[in-house]
Amino acid sequence: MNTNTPDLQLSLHGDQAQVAVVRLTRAAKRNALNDGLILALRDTFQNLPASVRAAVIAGEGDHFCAGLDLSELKERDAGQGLHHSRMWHNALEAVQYGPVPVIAALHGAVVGGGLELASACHIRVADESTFYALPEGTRGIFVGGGGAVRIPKLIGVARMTDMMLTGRVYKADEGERAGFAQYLVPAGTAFDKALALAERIASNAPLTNYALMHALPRIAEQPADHGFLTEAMMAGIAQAAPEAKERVRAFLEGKAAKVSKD
Ligand code: 1HE
Repeated sequence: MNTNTPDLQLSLHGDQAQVAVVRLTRAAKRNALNDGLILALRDTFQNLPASVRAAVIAGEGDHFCAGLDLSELKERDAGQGLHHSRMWHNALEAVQYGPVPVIAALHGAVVGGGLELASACHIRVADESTFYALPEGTRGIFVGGGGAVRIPKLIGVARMTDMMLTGRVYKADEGERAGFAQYLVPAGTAFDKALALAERIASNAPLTNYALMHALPRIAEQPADHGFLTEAMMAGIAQAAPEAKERVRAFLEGKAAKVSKD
């Protein structure tokens, strides 16, 4: 299925097409997310080619994403507003709980729904031009793309409350300290760093990546007693895979890399 649209492009990288690069290509509108683009994101992540083991999301132009396309914010009644938000949830769920880990390459504005999209990814790499904001507060609306659930997991409820009450903008370095991004890199290099991480992730055992995407966030939500049992079951399944046995044997035979701090 070809999910490319004028506003979203999927390309495959690596000698075995193991990394998918999904680009928002609506730079003239700062990659603002209209309904068509949200549905294209959903379709893309639901239909990734079987060769793909990791994905990168990036935005063209000077900004990652300006959030919800405000020109589409028509007069919706309460029910339509609910379904619109649920459409975003479906799409970003396809990113977070899709088949492969997703790395967001961030630069410029990562605001509103753009921050909600970045929060649905598994790793965020930000360059020095990045800034984060939730202008929903000042626009008289609320987050609706899963931000109320995902953003506090990154930065805490108190920081998100402050951002929405006061319109506070976090610059790249304070954003990294607050927990928005796991990597902070020089301006213009976020995509290259994200691609390098994706290539590395693509070489992991698929079941390990699956456990990290699908088991870990659920374990973190479970009462400890349930979490320990889920962890034990996931550990048993992962270590029984032939690939895990091969990798452990390679280390024991001195054929696999050691852990190194350099
Ligand atoms: C847009 C949007 C948009 C730009 N919807 N059209 N998000 C916001 O409140 C952020 C609004 N945007 C901005 O603050 C700025 O545009 C930026 C800081 C992101 C970029 O500034 P700049 O100077 O590079 O670009 P610009 O000149 O402001 O915008 C260029 C064009 O993009 C312009 O259109 P043009 O036809 O006049 O050229 C802008 O109108 C258009 N544009 N951002 C529509 N967001 C699931 S709920 C989520 C709720 C939210 O995300 S609310 C937060 C929305």
